[in-house]
Amino acid sequence: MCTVCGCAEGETKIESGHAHGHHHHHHGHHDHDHHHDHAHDHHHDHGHEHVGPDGKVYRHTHGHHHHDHGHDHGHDHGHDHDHGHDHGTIDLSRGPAGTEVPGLSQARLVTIEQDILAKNDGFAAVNRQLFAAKGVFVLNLMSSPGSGKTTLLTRTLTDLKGRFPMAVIEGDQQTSFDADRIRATGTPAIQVNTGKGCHLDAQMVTQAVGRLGVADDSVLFIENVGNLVCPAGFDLGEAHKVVVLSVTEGEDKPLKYPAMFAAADLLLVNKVDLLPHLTFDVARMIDYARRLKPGLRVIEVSATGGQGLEDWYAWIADGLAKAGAKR
Ligand SMILES: Nc1nc2c(ncn2[C@@H]2O[C@H](COP(=O)(O)OP(=O)(O)OP(=O)(O)O)[C@@H](O)[C@H]2O)c(=O)[nH]1
Ligand SMILES: [Mg+2]
Repeated sequence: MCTVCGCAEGETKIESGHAHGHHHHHHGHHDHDHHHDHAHDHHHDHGHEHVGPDGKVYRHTHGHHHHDHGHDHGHDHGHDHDHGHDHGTIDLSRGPAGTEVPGLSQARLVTIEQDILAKNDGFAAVNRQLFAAKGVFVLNLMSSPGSGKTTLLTRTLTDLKGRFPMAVIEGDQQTSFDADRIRATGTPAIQVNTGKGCHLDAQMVTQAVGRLGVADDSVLFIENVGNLVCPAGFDLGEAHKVVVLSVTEGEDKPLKYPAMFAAADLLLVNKVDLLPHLTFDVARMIDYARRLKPGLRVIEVSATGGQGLEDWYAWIADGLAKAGAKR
């Protein structure tokens, strides 16, 4: 999770006006107080102990956290390997927090992440209850920028028009270009601008759904912010996370961004129309992805050329039928 980059600090703006004409003059400032509470309090760590990767017991005292991080090169000569530092690699992923921040203990980082995720999970549960009650099938589409999420959605919305109601929540840091592209298909859409935020969170979805409304027995597509990292950590209350990887991105991506592929229930391999021009090894990429998520469902598609789309549509229709049956 992105406790390091500070992206959770909000400048979120959710569109008003376009979708249903409700003008809320105070929107956008809803979460200015909730992410700031935890990060600056160093005083809970008195006397806390934990066992380092080298088996030593470290005792934290007020503000002296140098020993937690394993990258104090001045003192650690001779046992670099204990801390995951080989020559030329700094590995921040080994401690319990999966990251390191100078001045913050591993325990503190874990607490910060737990606080943010607990709050997120509360809203995700609310969303999930609403979606279940109304039989809404919700898909959270995630990928790096430019993999083709919006292109795939506009094509999908056009091809499936009239089969069942659909709506879209668009997440981007800035602009409403993507929501405009979606609305051009005649589908209701609302743009969430996350400002500095690099992912959607569940509360943004709660607010967006409040503004947009969702029909019974419909499909709600959520296009997450283009980013192969942070969106994976946030439950939005969706039925499935869908990761899109296009064939121009390199087959090593699942291993480099494992959290995303471990979290996904479906992998859409997009832009297969370009394969004749590339060296991309589809089978190898799928093998990597299934190391992270055994049995991961994969559909190869081209949003522009149309290959594989019938399988994608069948997967959606099947999921919607199951969401309706549970209601
Ligand atoms: N050749 C080819 N190009 C595609 C395909 N799908 C999308 N593209 C192109 O890829 C570019 C990016 O597509 P978008 O749909 O905007 O990508 P995105 O994932 O929504 O991007 P962000 O919202 O910025 O994260 C556009 O130029 C599309 O025309 C495809 O299947 N084949
Ligand atoms: Mg897009």
